[in-house]
Amino acid sequence: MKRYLIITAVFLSLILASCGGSGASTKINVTMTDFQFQPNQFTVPAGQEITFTAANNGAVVHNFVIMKHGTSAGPFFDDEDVPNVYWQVELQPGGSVNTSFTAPTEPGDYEVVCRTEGHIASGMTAKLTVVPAEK
Ligand SMILES: [Cu+2]
Repeated sequence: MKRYLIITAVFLSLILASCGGSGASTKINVTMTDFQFQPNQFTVPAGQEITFTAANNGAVVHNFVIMKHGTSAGPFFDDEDVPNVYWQVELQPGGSVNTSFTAPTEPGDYEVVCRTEGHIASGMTAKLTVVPAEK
């Protein structure tokens, strides 16, 4: 019986390991449209280099703006939100980008918004979840 439990435990841990456990990825691939991010939820490991690929399939300029931990742009992105930006990239209509950034070192949920005027109100927001990096 004990042996059976150990085998089961090993098997389960292998399954979890193969799934990456947390589901964190060092890659973000996002499509922007008028007015949303697809997908709109990302999980990355803390402090790691994140490959960021994005395409703007919309008709207007869109941005991918990660707000600093514990901050929110609120319903409108304005001047007072600028110091709270952790990282951002702007895409022209029909444009694409392939770049990278370093994930925040502090685990937690981070707000992602499009800072183009009126886009937050139109629902152009997403969530970046930072999880502790696996040793
Ligand atoms: Cu936008």
